[in-house]
Amino acid sequence: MTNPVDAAAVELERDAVVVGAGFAGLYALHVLRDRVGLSVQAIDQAGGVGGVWYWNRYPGARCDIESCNYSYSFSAELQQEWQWSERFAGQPEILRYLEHVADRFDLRRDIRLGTRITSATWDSGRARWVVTTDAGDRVIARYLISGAGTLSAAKEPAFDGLDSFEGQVYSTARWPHDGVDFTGKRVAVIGTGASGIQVIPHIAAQAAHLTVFQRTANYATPIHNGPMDPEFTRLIKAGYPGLRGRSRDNFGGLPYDLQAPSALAVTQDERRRVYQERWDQGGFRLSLDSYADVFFDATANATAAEFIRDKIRERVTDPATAELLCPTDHAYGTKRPPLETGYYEAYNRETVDLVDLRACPIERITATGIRTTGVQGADHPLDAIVLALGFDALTGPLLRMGIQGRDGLSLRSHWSQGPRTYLGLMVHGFPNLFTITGPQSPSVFYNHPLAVEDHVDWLAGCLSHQRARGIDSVEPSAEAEHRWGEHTDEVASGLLLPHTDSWYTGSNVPGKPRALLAYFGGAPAYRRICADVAERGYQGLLFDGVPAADGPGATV
Ligand code: N01
Repeated sequence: MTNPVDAAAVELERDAVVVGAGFAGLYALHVLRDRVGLSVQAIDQAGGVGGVWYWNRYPGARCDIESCNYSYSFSAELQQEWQWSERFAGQPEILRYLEHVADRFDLRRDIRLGTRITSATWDSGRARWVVTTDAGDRVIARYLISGAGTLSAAKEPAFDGLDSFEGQVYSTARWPHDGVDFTGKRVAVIGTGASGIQVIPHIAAQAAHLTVFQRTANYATPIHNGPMDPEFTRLIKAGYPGLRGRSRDNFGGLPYDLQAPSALAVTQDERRRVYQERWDQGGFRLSLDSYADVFFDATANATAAEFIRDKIRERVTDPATAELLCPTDHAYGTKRPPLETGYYEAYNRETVDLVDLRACPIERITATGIRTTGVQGADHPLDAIVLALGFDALTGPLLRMGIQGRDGLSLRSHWSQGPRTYLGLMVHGFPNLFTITGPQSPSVFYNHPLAVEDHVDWLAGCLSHQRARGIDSVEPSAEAEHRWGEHTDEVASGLLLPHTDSWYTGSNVPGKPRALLAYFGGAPAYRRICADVAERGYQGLLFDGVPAADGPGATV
């Protein structure tokens, strides 16, 4: 079979192509180039480094993990030098941090920005990836390493008539660099996930009128952001090694250690005391550091859900609006819990309305606004529409790259029923492809910078091992991949989460197969598995088509 890429002019040859220049791409470039000694070309569609923090510039965009935790741990010097100004840094500060990392580790010279990968094809004859870009470049590389991100492929809007709207349309995931002034404008926000919940209070404070179109109410809890106290900063910096160690020993990669086993094993008073304390602490304390059975026992979960609904009712003045904002159709934490500042109070403004899309769905977008149908169908005249519709999570960024593996197998067809991977990091039939924080790894359930570092460090070990033995290609066996899929399903089987429609299961994107997109066994278990695989000589992998070690591959 003739490989279509053979005839093409080769412009660049590298050991590795790294996709993306966000947290994952920057660290992968640093480690592979400066520690493993590979020649690396990083490629990013954005005009600057930063990944999601480059694109998501909407007002209110803010990290919802404390920045002292949501940051790289690999360089003690970087940790000591960098000063976070707020407990939960805003998007501009996180972007400055990643720009600083790119400069400090001299990464920019190997990053090609403003360039989108249009295809990546495995050439079996040469044991190389052939990567093409929209700039017409081709890069030939032994390894293709995706740091394309988990929540980076924005969901396409599918509203009839959107193109006919004569006002402005914005997406939270692609916000204009110069900002947007909504003063005097009639604005709509569609979507009440984490992005919508962050942007709504800001638009509400500025616009002449805001209409929020809500399909599913969410359990938002306070972030409790504030300036970093110098003494707190000093303590964090003095204790960083221990802090990072505690984080890596925690299910979600956060230095939390207050979680008790069961909400049902304590009295109602004690439970509410704990929920109130975690509510006051802010961040993810309430969801991740209260009671473990909130994630798998519907009765335990209902206690936390009712606590949050009571808070919403206290904060929203109009009882009918409060009830619409109270989620009742899914368990707490089965959609990613958003964190907020002043979200519920925004609905107490006379200039803010809430439309329940379950009762009156959007019929179409007209030249002048949004038309809803149903019992209270109406025309909502608008100057601007803000789409906060979410992402084609985890698989979307990889599938949009046009990846073709051995024998012309496309990743899209290999994953037609959902992702199939080994450790969420490699795919059978796709030699030398590595997916940092890929589907079926802890990824979105693991503090992202630490998840990235774990994957890249493991990968560096694996590549060094291969290179020392003159091995050209590595991929998982079909059996190892199959067993990992079974294990991923098994660890999630007791959880409430798979039963809710959300981006965790792919059910937010029409036509996407419903499948678990992350590994829910927790970071410590996952880290142990990856370490075991390496210690056993990379069990489950094929090196140049030959099993790397005896045994079928990782399970627990
Ligand atoms: O996306 P989402 P997001 N008609 O999918 C609605 C991370 N993040 O961008 O729930 C009407 O959560 C949809 O309704 P429903 C974080 O991990 C992090 O807000 O499908 N509505 C939902 O309300 C987060 O979880 C941070 O019924 C439609 C909303 O749009 C993830 O990104 C900040 C619709 C989408 O919510 C995604 O959050 C922001 C339609 N056709 C995001 N389609 C920080 O850490 C969708 N919706 C700072």
